[in-house]
Amino acid sequence: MKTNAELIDLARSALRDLGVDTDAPTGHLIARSPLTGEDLFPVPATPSMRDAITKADAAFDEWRNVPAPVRGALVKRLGELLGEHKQTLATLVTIEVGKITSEALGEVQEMIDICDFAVGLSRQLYGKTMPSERPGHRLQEVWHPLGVVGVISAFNFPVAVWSWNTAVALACGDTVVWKPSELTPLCALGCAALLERAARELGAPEGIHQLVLGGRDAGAALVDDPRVALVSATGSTRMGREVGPRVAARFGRSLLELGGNNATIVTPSADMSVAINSIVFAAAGTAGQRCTSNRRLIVHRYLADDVVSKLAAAFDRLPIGDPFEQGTLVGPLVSEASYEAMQAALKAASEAGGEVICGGERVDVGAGGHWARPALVRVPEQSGVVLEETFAPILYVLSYDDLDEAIAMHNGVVQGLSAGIFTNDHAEAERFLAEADTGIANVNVGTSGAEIGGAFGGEKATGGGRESGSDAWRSYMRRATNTINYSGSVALAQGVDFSV
Ligand code: UN1
Repeated sequence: MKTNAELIDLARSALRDLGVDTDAPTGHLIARSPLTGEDLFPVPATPSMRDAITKADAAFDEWRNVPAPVRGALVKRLGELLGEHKQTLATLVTIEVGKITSEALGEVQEMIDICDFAVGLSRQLYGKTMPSERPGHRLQEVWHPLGVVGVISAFNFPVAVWSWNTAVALACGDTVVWKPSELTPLCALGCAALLERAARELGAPEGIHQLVLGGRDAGAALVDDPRVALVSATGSTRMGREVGPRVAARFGRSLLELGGNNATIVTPSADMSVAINSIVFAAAGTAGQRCTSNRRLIVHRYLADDVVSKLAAAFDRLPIGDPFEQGTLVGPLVSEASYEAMQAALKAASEAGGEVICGGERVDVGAGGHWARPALVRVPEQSGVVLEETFAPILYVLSYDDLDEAIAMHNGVVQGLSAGIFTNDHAEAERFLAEADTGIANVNVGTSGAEIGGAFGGEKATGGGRESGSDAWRSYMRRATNTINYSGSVALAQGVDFSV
């Protein structure tokens, strides 16, 4: 395990490699690492939120008029730079979040992928042409850049979620102000430096991307500023409950990607090895700290004992420890508070009649940090803490007798992000896909690890927003409907006669 001094050296050299000025005057924020539980160093100061929005707003006037494919060229260069610095950025993700190397590299790959997607998008911001009901008229809709996009991102995907928003927003002609999690300033500085370099190389207008490191006050200033056309916020449902109404009160737009309480159904026809492997990754991967992590397992009663014993055996074998080390599958929780929240949830589940089958205990890996073994908890019913999102590796197991009951249980929570069913019965799979009320629903695939090509987000208390692929770009643009009259005379719609 690396010492804090080694992590400091590694982080500083990663920042230098990414073009961050490590000697710049520092602000009040201090980088830390969940690997040691200790502070690393104070991070460079960034502009105030007000100034950042002013700059991004001024840059928008220029950027909106740059042809979309030329904007795409900037995103292409960003994608190339991310590819060249993939390992370095992944190192920062591991230092600040504790992700194992393979997942940290995967997160950077997700950035490269969305850049590719957004480059293509820059030539495909299609509008429709509709037949007009009037002779000599044409009806069309055109998509225009929206304005300044505010991005609030969470610690658990410190770089990918920024890139989903930023690559697409820039291709759409928007400028971006980013407020990352206070837990991941180094990742943010690295990404911002690469984008700045790409913008410099391609002569993009100054100020199209602004990074503001700060806490709640900076977030509130972004949310309340009428110059910010769209606030794209990722975080807890509690945070979204505050952000949504505040942005709506000034008639701004918000795109919310909030909490999940994702469930998987395992049916009698499931291929058990596919199911078990997928569930272990979804529940214990990223130490249960994805918004897509699998938190509830709804298993046919006939299979429940078998599935529980197979999962318990897999959880017991999970290599927990140094995320830099090859073979480690579970790194630390992000903070001591997360560890405590995990313990509180396990206690509440036990008090409500649940049985902790395995895991939950602190793991001593010979470093500061906050490590815990992923926990498997059999619960008698879906109530209390099972209805909540605890951002830690706990998988609650429930049993069902028929598919109606399983789907009702699946939908019986306020969150609606991601879902999975393991089945080889076609009718069961189709029914699940039709009735699961989540934004993402999978067959023989776990709840986490979505590709960028699809729209990402969820329903109900997950907030309803969609980011990343498919037509999520439309949230970053405004639509204008145009009627063009080339007939040389006046014709009113709906046959209205108003001749003067
Ligand atoms: C998140 O946890 O906020 O689908 C994003 C996944 C990743 C993204 C998760 N591609 O698990």
